[in-house]
Amino acid sequence: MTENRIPLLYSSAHSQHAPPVELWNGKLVNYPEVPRRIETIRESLEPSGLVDIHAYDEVVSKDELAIVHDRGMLDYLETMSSGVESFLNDPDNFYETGDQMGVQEYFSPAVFPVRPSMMRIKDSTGGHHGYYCFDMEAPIGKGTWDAALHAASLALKGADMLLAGASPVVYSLCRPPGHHVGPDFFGGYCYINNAALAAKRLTQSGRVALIDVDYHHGNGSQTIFWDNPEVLFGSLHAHPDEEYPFYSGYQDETGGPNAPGANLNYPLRRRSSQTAYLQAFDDLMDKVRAFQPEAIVVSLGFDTYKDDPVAFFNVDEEGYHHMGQGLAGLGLPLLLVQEGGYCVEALGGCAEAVVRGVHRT
Ligand code: Q9C
Ligand code: ZN
Repeated sequence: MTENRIPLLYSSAHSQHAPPVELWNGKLVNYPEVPRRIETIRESLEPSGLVDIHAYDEVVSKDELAIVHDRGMLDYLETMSSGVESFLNDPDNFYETGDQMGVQEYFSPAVFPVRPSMMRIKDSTGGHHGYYCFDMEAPIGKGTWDAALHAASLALKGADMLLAGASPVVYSLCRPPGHHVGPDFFGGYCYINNAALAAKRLTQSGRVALIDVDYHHGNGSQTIFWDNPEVLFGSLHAHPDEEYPFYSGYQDETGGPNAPGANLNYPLRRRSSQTAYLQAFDDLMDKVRAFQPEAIVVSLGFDTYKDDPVAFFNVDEEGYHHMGQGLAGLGLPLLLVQEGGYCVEALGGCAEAVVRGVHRT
């Protein structure tokens, strides 16, 4: 039944990035975006006979990232990551009360520019980190840049494999995730927008649909493609009145003047049923077909799972299987790009359900 195995692009480089904690609503909590997430998906898919694991460790250049990202942000990420140890050890950056929480090897900004009076442009490293980073959920450690660069490279490699006709479906096992990263802002466990890079590269072959099924709104991807008529951005996510990232994801955000209707948001209330979710998904599939794309990229988050610890939807393995079938039913080159999903023990089953659905049996 599985004569055509799906290439699963993987790199172990992600494990260099492992922030222990984050500050959320004033509480220090365990960081949910852990290396185990990727390893458990790989370990579950490996014996399934559904995928071929491609260990891939080449990295793209910053030029290739600059097709969707601002150079200043990329330079900031690289510089901050490589210099983080000296930053954290420099007494000029901390008060005499010191580091009371024990050894902390990751940096997060604590001051953000809000509204015009705080908008004076700062674009060099040091003292004003809130310029590029928009929240406290993307700590930077010494392995962060390399991990993010490898994740971006897996996504771009996946796009290249589709362009070359190497396989009709590719699954890029990216970590850290990417969909919260815009042209010049990052946050939400994300540093480089892997899926947006792939979608942008795939526009070489024509129109592309970027379908975002992570629980959180893909504010970065929306911003990147806002005024681009070549890319349909369609997203199902928790309603911004109730959920992170709070400031985007409403239904009336439909695209810029050059791309009217090319941005489709489906905000759903917390605790929506799986039936409601899949109805919205099927509706989005109809809209994708009407757009007549040449290729599909999926920002594949499993934080919609019924038992996810940081989210409140009710999708189960059957739902993911249905989504896989719906995506395959589009009959187009398909790139799956891993985004969120924090119920570690369920991730393998979620991924396998999607992959089984995608497989034309
Ligand atoms: N600490 C992605 O799923 N915040 N990003 C939850 C619990 C979620 C999620 C609060 C932040 C971003 C890729
Ligand atoms: Zn998410």
